[in-house]
Amino acid sequence: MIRLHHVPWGRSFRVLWLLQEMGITPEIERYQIGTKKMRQPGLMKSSPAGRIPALEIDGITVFESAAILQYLCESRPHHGFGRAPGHADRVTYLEAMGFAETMASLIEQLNLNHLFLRPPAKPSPAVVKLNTLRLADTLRALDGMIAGEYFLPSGFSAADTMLGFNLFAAPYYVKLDPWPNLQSYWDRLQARPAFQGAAAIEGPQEFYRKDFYEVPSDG
Ligand SMILES: N[C@@H](CCC(=O)N[C@@H](CS)C(=O)NCC(=O)O)C(=O)O
Repeated sequence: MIRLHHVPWGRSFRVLWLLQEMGITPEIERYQIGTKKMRQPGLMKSSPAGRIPALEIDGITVFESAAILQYLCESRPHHGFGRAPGHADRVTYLEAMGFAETMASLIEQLNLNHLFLRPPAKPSPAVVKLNTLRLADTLRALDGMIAGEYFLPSGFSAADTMLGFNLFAAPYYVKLDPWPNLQSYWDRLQARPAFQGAAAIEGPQEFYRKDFYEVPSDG
């Protein structure tokens, strides 16, 4: 049994996508951000801070998306999606796995401000502006790091699923127009059959209610 604790179009998409790349369709336990189910024993025993993703697999449970992807790559090396110590792309691969969360944490702050705060709580225009600028900085940096067809010179890897999920979410806050290289990388990722398989399992995204969220004018 392989069971994924999952929020549709959340960071657990990374895991669903890599599993699809490996030809594996997990059982899915679905959650919604902000609901009590995320703080109940079912998830808390798999992921102690009540975050998704967590993956039950091979008789163990793993949480943190980067750790799960790395575990999948190491336990199923024949797919060639990891980069082992000694590989020429190893350091760049490790950087990407961490950098993806630098970017995702900015997206998370923007999601919180734009989507999840409820009155009387109010989004902070200054925080939104700062995080939008910082997100744009990470996108500019990523644009400069893409080696060719995929992030690493040696081809598709778990780093692409880590980073690729961000490229689903980031354009709601920062348009990719200044970076055609980044846009075409994202187009190539979305064209992969496994990405499309994962997207079909997800169904339409219900996270964002607008195509684009502007920085408030008083930010
Ligand atoms: N670094 C963690 C972050 C996990 C995380 O924060 N996931 C979000 C959804 S994308 C979550 O579970 N949020 C629920 C909450 O904050 O209560 C990872 O990559 O797995």
